[in-house]
Amino acid sequence: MKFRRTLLGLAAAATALCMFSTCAMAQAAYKPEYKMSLVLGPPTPWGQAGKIWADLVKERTQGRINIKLYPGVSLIQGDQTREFSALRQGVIDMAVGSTINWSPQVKQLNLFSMPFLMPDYAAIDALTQGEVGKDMFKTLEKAGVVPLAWGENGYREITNSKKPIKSPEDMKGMKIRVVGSPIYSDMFTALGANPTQMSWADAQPALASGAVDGQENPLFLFTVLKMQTVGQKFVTTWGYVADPLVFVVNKEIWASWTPADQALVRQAAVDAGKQEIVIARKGLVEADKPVLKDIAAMGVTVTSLTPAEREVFVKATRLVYDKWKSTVGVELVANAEKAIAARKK
Ligand code: X2X
Repeated sequence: MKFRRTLLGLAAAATALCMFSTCAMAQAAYKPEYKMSLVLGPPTPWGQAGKIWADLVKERTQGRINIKLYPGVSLIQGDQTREFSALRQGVIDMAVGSTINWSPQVKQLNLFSMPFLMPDYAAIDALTQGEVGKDMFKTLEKAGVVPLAWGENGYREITNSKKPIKSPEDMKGMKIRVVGSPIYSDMFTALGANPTQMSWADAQPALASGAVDGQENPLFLFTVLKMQTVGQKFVTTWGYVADPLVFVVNKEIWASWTPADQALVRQAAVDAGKQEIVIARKGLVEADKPVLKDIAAMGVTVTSLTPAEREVFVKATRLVYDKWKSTVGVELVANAEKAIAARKK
């Protein structure tokens, strides 16, 4: 009895110590392995972002923090629009996620999906690397995760199996797979297409079977998956939206690490993000755009819009832009527009 009381007393004292100082016992409770969620795995740039981050963390923490990659959002059975909730709940320890997939829970993230907001890469950088990016991180923190760095999925170009798209007229009635975020349904409806929301896991068989005519995603995904082999014979580069990626950690997991390890994980995310953005843009930022040549060489018709042709798409989606302004936040959109207008080209 006395022995038991002593033990209880010891436990209480340890708890009290933990509350007032850095707790050695809590620190010892590092998990043997942390689960990182990704939609796309290596060899895509997105997958590389996760791999580079995990490798840097392992090396710099001398193996104290071990991360396993779960591409295909497999921790939540491929349901990518649930990723943010799962992160908050601790089903997922950390992630490199797309602003699109988290926008159902964090409305402000729809900013990056507003049609034709970001005309070039300098515009993306003006947002993510500037005040808007800092603001967005505060929003994400309030929403319950710890944001650390930006990466990039990229400009989402439209592909289909039917014909070259040069105007909204060409998209009439086309069945296009869109991500599970309502602004995309609004945009494709405004363009006269027939959008169907589905996860990326469901999109691939839908493209292969011809259940849908087209899809929109960064071009590296087209080449990695050889989309021409599932009938995608037409690509139009219209640069209507680009989705940045965000490196985040679950709050409790973050709190369980020492400040020194937190700093290492944060810096590793920043370094991995920088490296990955270069990978994501490779072949698309050079004057002759080698990625487009590679795709054309696979027997695909690549259509690049003239400024006048592009303008028709801008006009056709303007009402969607205006409608979503209030959801995203009028002030946030105005700040983004200002930052883009002031960008260095
Ligand atoms: O589902 C998509 O299209 C993808 C892979 O780009 C995202 O996760 C946003």
